[in-house]
Amino acid sequence: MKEFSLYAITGEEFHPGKNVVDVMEEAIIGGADIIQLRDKTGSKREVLEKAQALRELTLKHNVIFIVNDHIDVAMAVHADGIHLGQDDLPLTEARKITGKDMIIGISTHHIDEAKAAEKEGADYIGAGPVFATNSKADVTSPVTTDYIKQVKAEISIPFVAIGGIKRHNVNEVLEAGAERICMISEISGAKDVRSVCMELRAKLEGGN
Ligand code: 3NM
Repeated sequence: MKEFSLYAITGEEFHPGKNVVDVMEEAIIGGADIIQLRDKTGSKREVLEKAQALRELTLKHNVIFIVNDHIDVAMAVHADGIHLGQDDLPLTEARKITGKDMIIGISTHHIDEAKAAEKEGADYIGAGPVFATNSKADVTSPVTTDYIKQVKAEISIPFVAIGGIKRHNVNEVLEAGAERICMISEISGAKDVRSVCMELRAKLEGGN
């Protein structure tokens, strides 16, 4: 898997009136190096159409493209990978469908889930929600930066910190040991998406 550190997930509810492809292109220009299409409400056809457009965009900019949940859509558009939650298809079943080359990411909220994902062959895991977030329905209460420290110490595959991460608290996450950060609202809800991503990338690179 190609290296990545600034992970932008789509959140169309945060940018009414703006097109998701335009918003993600600004994120990429600002420094996002992995994009995930996350659409919990659209029809399969709508998700497919967005995935096609985002696949084209991510190929143009040579960044990783992940589809949340919809394995069929991910395969149809030749996405780089899929991201699955704890209630989605289990990793071992998903792998039978995708084959070995597709990246599979798994959301985890507890070290037992992280260890299981690693053992079953996940390519990366999400670790969160670090802070409170309104972007995900039925998410567990914040795991705090303690979980980031625990994952850093006990898990060998790449992990991304997620959940309530903003410019003002990202340093706490980085200090806890995260090298990759993932956001919906801080990026998609920004007035100037490009400059927010540039700021986040500077923090990732140690510039504060
Ligand atoms: N997954 P925001 S938290 C999609 O903990 C998602 O697995 C989470 O959105 C997890 O950056 C989350 O706006 C929402 O808080 C992230």
